[in-house]
Amino acid sequence: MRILPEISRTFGEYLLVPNLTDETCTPDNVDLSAPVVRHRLGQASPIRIATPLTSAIMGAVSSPQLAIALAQVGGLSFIHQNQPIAEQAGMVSAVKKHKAGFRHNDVNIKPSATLGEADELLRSTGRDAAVVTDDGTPSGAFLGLITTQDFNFHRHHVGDSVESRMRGGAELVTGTAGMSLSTANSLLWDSRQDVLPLVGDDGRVTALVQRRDYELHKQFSNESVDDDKQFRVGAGVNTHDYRERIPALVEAGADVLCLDSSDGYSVWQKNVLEFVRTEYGDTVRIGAGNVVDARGFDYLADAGADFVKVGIGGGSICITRDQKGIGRGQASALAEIVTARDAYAQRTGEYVPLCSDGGVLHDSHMAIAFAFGADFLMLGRYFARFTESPAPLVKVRGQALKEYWGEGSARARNAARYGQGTELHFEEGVDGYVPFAGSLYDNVKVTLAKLRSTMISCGSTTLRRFHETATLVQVSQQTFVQNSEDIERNERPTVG
Ligand code: RVP
Repeated sequence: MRILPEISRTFGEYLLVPNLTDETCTPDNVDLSAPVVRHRLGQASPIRIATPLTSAIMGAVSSPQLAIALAQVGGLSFIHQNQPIAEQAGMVSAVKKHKAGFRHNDVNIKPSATLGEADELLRSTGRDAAVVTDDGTPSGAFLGLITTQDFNFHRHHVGDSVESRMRGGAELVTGTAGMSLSTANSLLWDSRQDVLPLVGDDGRVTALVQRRDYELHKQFSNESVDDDKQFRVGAGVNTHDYRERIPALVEAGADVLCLDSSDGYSVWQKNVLEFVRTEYGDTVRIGAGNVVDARGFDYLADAGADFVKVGIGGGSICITRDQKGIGRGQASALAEIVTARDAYAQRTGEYVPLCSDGGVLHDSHMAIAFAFGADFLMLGRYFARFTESPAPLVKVRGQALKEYWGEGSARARNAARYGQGTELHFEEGVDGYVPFAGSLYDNVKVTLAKLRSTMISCGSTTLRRFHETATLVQVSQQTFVQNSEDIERNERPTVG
């Protein structure tokens, strides 16, 4: 038995002390880009992301829709592996085949629905327009559009039908399925509409083009795309069916894979990494984890991991620490592994990026994670709250919430991640709710503004320099208790 000399500490136990802010420190100058995979020191990583945020390998978080939105704003999603191989590969290929600028038709309503129902739908999804189809589903026949501008409850009755206010037929300009984005954008601007539905020969909507996306595209000019300009997407794999799952994901076009395990310091992960190197050399990139100390990092880096994921027990829905007594505060784990990463780079000339996974409760925790030296972050709770996440939206006592459940919960039963590939004998995650927060685009924009602002206060314009020069201070026990009480008060509905 040995006891580590350091106390196990979390992000909330630290604050940043400002450094000198000079003339170069402006929001436009801040570069948040990060390497995702292993590379020679001094060379660029073959996969970099402009926004250092990735979405968790979880059924409640990473769907094709969220993956597309996140790639649009410069991040990266990892599609979860707790599903049949063909389904996961199908999700990966849906992202790769999605044409930039086009949106899925995912908010639909029937003509017989009431304006009250339309209002509720638009509010709950954070959208300005819903597509009206004969049966209210995305595969129904297209009839028109209903937007927030088409009704007003001072003039129209909540019980009036959608049909009475929707725009369709000659009133609405539509595009044809398969038309180019530039043609669709011209039509959109000429029509003065906010949304242009593209309709196929069978009368069904194949995609939407939105004025808002055009503006977004200018705002987020650093989309995560591959050499063919297709969106980048990652995928989780496990240590059980990897001989079948990995080839299917590679075939589907996954840009990067990641071993998905609550405890990655295992010979099983080494076996998968060796399999990938033998079969694909370094044409297939794969991260490994999760680990919480230098031994785990060195083991996986030596075995060929392209990045290493850090974090056990820190996830907002995670009860591993209670159930198994295993884990480590995220700040302490990162501090030790960042030193190991840099020593490994000096020793071997290879830089293996670190992904800090879980435990971000506030946007400020992201800045703390980067100050500690994380290269990029993986977030579950953060993304689960958005319109684009696959989790159902529900109303509890009038409050809009998104369901959010752990992969180790009875609901997900992710035996490949938590069991030894067999059935789960006990739960390691909870099944709860998070407050609905609206669109990913709006939220990521605000989060990145905060991060840039923190970096400016700390006199840095790159994440590397931010880490190298950051001054951190531990907060007192009293502040920590107070913070915890604030979280409890503000976010009571988050735990079910
Ligand atoms: P958070 O962002 O704090 O919600 O944490 C997300 C992370 O929590 C995931 O990326 C994963 O590492 C971990 N997780 C997922 N399911 C569970 C569980 O059921 N215990 N934990």
